[in-house]
Amino acid sequence: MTSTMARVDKYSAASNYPTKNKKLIEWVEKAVALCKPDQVYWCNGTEEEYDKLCAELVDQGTLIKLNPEKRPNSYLARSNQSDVARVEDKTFVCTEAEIDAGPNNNWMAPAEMQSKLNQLFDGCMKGRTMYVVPFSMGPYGSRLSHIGVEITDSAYVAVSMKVMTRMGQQALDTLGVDGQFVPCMHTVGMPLAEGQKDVAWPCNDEEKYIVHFPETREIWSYGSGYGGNALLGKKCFALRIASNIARDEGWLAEHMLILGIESPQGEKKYVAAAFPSACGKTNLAMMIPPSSMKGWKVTTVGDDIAWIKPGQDGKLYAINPEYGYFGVAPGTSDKTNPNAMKTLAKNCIFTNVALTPDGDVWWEGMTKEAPAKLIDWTGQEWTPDCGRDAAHANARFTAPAAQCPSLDEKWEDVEGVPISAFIFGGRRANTVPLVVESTDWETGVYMASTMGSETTAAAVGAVGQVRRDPFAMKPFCGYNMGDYFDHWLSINDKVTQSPKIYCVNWFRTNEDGKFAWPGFGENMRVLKWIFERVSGKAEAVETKLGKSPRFEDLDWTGLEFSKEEFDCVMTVCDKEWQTEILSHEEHFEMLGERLPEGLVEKKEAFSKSFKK
Ligand code: TSX
Ligand code: MN
Repeated sequence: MTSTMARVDKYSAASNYPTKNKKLIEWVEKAVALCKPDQVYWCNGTEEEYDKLCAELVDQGTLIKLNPEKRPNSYLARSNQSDVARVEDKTFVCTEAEIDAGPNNNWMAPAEMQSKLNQLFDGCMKGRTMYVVPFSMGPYGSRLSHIGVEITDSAYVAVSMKVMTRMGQQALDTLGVDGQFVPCMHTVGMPLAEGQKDVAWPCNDEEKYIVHFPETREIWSYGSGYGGNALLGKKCFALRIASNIARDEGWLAEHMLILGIESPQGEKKYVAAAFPSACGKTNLAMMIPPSSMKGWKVTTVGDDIAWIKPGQDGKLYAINPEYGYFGVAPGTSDKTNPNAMKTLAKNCIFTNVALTPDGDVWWEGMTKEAPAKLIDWTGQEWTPDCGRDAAHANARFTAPAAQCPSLDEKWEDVEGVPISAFIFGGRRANTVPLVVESTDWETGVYMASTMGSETTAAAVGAVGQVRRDPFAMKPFCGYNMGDYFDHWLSINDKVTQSPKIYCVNWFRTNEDGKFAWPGFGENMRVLKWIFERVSGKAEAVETKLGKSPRFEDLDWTGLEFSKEEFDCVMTVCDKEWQTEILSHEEHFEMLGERLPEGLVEKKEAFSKSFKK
């Protein structure tokens, strides 16, 4: 890298820094002294810098440049085979009191963890370049946005952060002399000895630590170069640390997609929706309504994270703090998500997908027939009959949000978009109906706090077991889940027009074990009902769970779906719910002493109603 790109020698004068922020300079100098990199490079976020870093990564063997005719300006990375997913058992929330981290987090005392990290990070960047990566979560100029700075010894992380966040000089300019930022320390944990050759995907096989200090708002990540372990703006900052900031300041940092629904009359409403993994969240965020529902449109604000604040007018306003999509590739196709496929046409970084002979990418589910020959995600030759997956099940794309055809016009609005409804979903073969509207805020919080999803083949553990994942936040809530429920209950007092709360389930099966609901674009029929409910135009009937549409309350134009089929996806069975409530009780017992009393009372009330 040339000197004009301001790669700063570690002994260079302070006047060379691209910032005058005192806290930042101090922090970087301390990090340099601890990690002992060969060089320090401050990222400016330009295209030239991105191209140069990618070219270096190609030279190193970390990235493979894809055929520019098939996939312009795009790359493939193959990770170490032991570094393919988030490491939940190595993820820590370090609060002074263990109870504040809660039963939903691994905990260690901050001083003890800090001393462990100081040992691990001592000299961890020897033989490497330290990249200082300034970024904004959320659009510049928004009161909802926050600045972070990631220090990393991975150029793959630096270029991925350019796609996933608003990265570069503007973040430093926004900080000014005394602006606040969240410091995010990251190392792959593989220093290079004098003359030691690097590997394509450096990481540490022995030790990995993903550590959050909510009380000092710091993140330290050791030993992994993958996804949420390494791109610290996303799960670590925008969810675990931001959920703490949000609780303290009276807003919400949620694991939610945000989408816009536009009626044929041009009326627009926004909803935010939380789903556990393997429910097709990105597919819903980018869904295309059936053409038979003339004039109904869906637009995308975000596919994964929402920061939501009460506004002056008593409504909740949401931004997507991210700048790109880091989505699961397998299963994504022109059938399941045509907008995603168009988003992936260029300027992407793919990780752990397969490589085609003509220099393009492929993954399971992309096409009906697999190509005759591929190089799989481990770099080996692959044929359809070889018995292995070509792409890793958790293979990812990293794509600029701006390339999404369904992108909402307000996706970068500094005010955010007003939220009319919250939707909570899960994958349930039975018990949970296609859609139900909660009677009030507290009941909605109860439903979200008990939401669950059945395990699929992609997850560990027995297939078909219900795993509770409250608000889809179990792995991402940076404090005690009981306190988090309490915070959600309190949000209703901070607004005058609180969104209605819905539960949905696209995954009910019939007596043949087949999916009883067509899903995908046909989910628009449910979204339309929700849209009309929050406009006060659609009807509903009381059920034991809440308010539900009758068959005639949904728009069936262009879809053959009988009353019998509708009953199959809507039935609320007392017997199933008696078992369900017992399972809620077990789940609540696990959450322990900080569980809000109001939710326990809701459970009692539901329990009684299903015994009648
Ligand atoms: O993403 C999904 N959505 C939401 C889309 C907007 N998926 C994929 C989930 C895996 C990540 C779904 N799968 C959905 C859904 O609504 N529904 C189903 C179940 C299903 C699968 C296939 C068919 C119907 C339902 N039909 C045929 O294959 C023909
Ligand atoms: Mn997610």
